[in-house]
Amino acid sequence: MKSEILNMLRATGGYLSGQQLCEHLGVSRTAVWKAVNDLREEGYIIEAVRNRGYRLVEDADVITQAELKSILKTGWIGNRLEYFDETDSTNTRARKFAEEGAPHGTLVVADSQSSGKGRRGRLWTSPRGVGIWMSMVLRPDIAPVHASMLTLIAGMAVVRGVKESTGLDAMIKWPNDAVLAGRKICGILTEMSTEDDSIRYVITGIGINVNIDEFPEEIRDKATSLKMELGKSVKRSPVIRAVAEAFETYYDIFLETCDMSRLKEEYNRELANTGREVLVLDPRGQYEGTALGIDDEGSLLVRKKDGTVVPVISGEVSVRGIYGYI
Ligand code: BT5
Repeated sequence: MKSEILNMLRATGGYLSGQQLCEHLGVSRTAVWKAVNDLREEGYIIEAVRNRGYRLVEDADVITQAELKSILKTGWIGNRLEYFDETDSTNTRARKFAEEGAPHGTLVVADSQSSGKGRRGRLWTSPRGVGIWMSMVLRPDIAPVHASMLTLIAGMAVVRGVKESTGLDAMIKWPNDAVLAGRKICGILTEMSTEDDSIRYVITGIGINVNIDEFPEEIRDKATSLKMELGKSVKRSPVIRAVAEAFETYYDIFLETCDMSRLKEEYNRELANTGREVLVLDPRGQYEGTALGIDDEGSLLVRKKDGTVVPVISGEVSVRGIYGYI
């Protein structure tokens, strides 16, 4: 009911009488009054004027189920929505829901994570109320070898979503970061469950630093937030909406070919690594080279010192900038 009230107030823009809300929702005036009060407690500024009704003055910066339900305009992402004030990790939750049969597009969102995960057991700092910590359950009908490209698609979706919702020009650090001013604003973690060489489900987790003012010592010089770059706070739900919409668009294009052939040109334009000296941390021996861009398979092409060009496959190796984080 809260999401419907929000929808109606947003659609009108002005006042809506308690009577109109009751009639539309088929509930009592007291029920409407109670729901409006709940929304106020969450931070929405809703004015109530005698004989005129309710008016939404300002949205709250919340990413609750009611808020996301009222704001998402996606085709399938968020068809099922799970929100937690706090959880261990949205990837872990999403995995659990997927094991229980959650459908393609299930979106799990948390206001804070107590053990947000990065790759290879690393930690992801996820403080309360200032970030987007979310994971999607995907059930693509593709071969498992292609699944790592979903991370690249999520990166493109973050870049476009951030641009549309804030105007900021983020770039991608291959394979799973988005950066602003050379610092990390977003990390992506894709996990997969397979059976007999087919995908049971993929979990794509996206963490975006939105209104974080200060980072822990260890990451202070390589992390940033949308607020730090923009100089003002950003409401999170419109960012989620824009990222989710962009993800659907890129996902459809990706599925046509199951590779990056139709997306790589745009991807390479947004790639922060291009033309930079990188150190490839290959377990079989590390080497330096120049990053050239991705190929159809989503591998990063690196020109070695001897002139040969090698495709670096994500998952196997890490790539570091020689002169800094990128
Ligand atoms: C990642 O790993 O960048 C993937 C992070 C994915 C986080 C999302 S949040 C929603 C979903 N649920 C989860 O539990 N995870 C996903 P990696 O490339 O391994 O980078 C991890 C490293 O980034 C850490 O070792 C730190 O150095 C740094 N780091 C940690 N928290 C950060 C933050 N908030 N912002 C920028 N850098 C951070």
